[in-house]
Amino acid sequence: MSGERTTSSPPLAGSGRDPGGGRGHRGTAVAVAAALVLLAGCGSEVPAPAPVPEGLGEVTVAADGVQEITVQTRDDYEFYPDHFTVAPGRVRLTVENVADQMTHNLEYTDEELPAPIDAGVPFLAPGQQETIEFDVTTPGDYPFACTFHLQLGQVGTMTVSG
Ligand SMILES: [Cu+2]
Repeated sequence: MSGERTTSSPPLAGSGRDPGGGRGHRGTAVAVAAALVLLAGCGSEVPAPAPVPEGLGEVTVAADGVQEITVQTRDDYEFYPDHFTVAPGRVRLTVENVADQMTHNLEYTDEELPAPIDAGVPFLAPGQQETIEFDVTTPGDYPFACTFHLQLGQVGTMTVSG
């Protein structure tokens, strides 16, 4: 810490009351510094994200010829991975919620799909997993989301290759 003034008003109050014309670059710098301090303070309490296990998110073909993929959810608002690619055909998707606290789901975002997908995982408590199967034929990007945490950006995309 060099002599930064961290006692100035918080960034929100500062930017809200900016007097007309007075574009304070100095004020911005202080606000950014304060934000960095806040972020650093936060970061020390959040555990580092667990590494993605080898093979997670890889699409493989099972003995019965069906493409298989596992996606994990955790105690955050991400899918691991949040993007995967399958070929046209049958897909066996496992969603594994390895979270300690949070519930998640995985639903395809109907109105944006190149073609309907009549499958989804409606609810996963911590520690639960569920496997669904469906067929895809139309190439394109198929967005999916956790509808509980859509507002927090828990979204992903399945691409069906051409
Ligand atoms: Cu979620």
